[in-house]
Amino acid sequence: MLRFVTAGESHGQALVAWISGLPAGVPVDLEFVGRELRRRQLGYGRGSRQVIEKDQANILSGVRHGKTIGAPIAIVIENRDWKNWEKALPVEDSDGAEDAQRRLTAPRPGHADLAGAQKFNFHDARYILERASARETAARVAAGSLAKLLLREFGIHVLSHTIAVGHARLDRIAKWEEIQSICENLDSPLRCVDSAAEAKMKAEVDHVQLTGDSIGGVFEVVARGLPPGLGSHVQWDEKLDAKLARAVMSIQAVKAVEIGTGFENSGVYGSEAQDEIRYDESRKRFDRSSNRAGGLEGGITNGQDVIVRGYLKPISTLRRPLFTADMNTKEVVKAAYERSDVCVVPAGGVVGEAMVALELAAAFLEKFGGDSLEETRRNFDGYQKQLDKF
Ligand code: EPS
Repeated sequence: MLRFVTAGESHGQALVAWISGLPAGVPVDLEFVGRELRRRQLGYGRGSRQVIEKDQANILSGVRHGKTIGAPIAIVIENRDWKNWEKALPVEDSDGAEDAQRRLTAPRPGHADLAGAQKFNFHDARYILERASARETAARVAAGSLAKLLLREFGIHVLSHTIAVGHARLDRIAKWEEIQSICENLDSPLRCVDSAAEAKMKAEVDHVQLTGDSIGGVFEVVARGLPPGLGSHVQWDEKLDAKLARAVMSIQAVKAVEIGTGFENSGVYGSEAQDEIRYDESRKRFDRSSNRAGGLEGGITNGQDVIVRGYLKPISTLRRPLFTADMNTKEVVKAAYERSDVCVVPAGGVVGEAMVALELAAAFLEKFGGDSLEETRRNFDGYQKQLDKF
């Protein structure tokens, strides 16, 4: 069973990812892992924290001689900003530590600040925001990169691109090759495949930079090369679309998830919402004339690209803050502001890729199993033969 969890606070010593259940023998390309972490740090509208951080995965266990050994993998990513927070957030208590603590009592509307403080009974949102922070997504991307490395052994690739920032939108379907090339281009400001649409998206970011506001948008994750038959229709909690929705919804600031053209489909006729089925004699596989279902029918992959969209609200830390109520005095005050990103849509897409890759890898291993990559491959190849004869 593939499982992963993370630990770590935004300004603590480090982030930690723990991933268990990968078969032995998966080649671990550290350059690839590093590149994934780098990709997450990029994007027009990121704040100054990204100048401080240079995320690198330090693998402590579960990988030897460049390959997984089937044991749990522990990964540490250093927070370089920690040196500026050692006094504010020490592990051990000491005299004067209370005073150095950077308390935050003006909760930001839309952030976990107040709900978390009430839940854990802190009259200060510091410990809440430290863990709620999207800094944690670096650990998810590290874990996700290992899931991607497994999937890539079977010709499955997971990419993403930006389809909207604020009011600016990509108004056409992106080709796979375009998405590949925009993912390879680390200089792309917003990872949008269309330069005219991207210019409008940049203008949206420029606008909020000027006004002290923030802006959200939509990323699209596309997974290619999946066999039909991952996930299952038989129980509600085995449906792969449901698992993907949960995984993407768990990303900080995501408030809606769409599979394929799910939102649009609710407003058209049945004849306009389905994808007609065809048979491709040369590949001995069924395919579809379109992919509105986003590669999933009945919670099962159908062999088309899996397409999952994450809708990000504008992040809640605002340079021109909204009014809020102080946690202690209950008085009307301006919400807290230190520094922040104003747009995180491309970074959200990279995190979306990681979460989708982790769910797909889990579903893949559930179907094909295997304690070693060779065993997984035998099972996979046997299934391909079954499909050839279907
Ligand atoms: C975040 C606040 C900012 C972001 C952070 C997420 O951090 P800071 O308060 O240190 O400026 O930069 O994201 C990251 C550090 C990252 O690596 O993605 C928040 O409150 O969610």
